[in-house]
Formats: sequence, structure tokens, C-alpha cells
Amino acid sequence: MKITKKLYVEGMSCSHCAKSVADAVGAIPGVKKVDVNLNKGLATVKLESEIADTVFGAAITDAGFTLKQVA
Ligand SMILES: [Cu+2]
Repeated sequence: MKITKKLYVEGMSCSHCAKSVADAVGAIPGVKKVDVNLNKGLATVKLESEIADTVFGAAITDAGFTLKQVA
């Protein structure tokens, strides 16, 4: 099973922020791949299984950013 989700993240202002988000989201078990687009404030994740939005939200909050929306 392959799942792709788009995480809209608020607060990223530079490449270091983007890397922090990529690392935080990438560390969640079940996340296969993360691509962060800084300009769009978007992290595209590929998952091996379903992960609750709240799990992404917690990881992103811990990294110092805000998850606005999941699509
Ligand atoms: Cu930054």
C-alpha cells in the first residue's frame, strides 16, 4: 500500500526550517519519504501505512512549526 499526503506547514522561513520539518516528519515510523517545498510551505510525504494527522501535527509542533492542513 502506498499513500501520499500533503502537509501544509506554517512557519518555515529558510532551508534550515525545511530540513527541521523534513527530519521531524521523516523520523515518524511508517514514513518512507519526505519532500519539503519551502516556498509553498508544503511537505509531501509517502507512507507505507496510514498515519493519523495528529501524529504529523505533534512531530511538526515539536520541531517548532505548525501543521495547518493535511490533504
Ligand atoms: Cu529557518
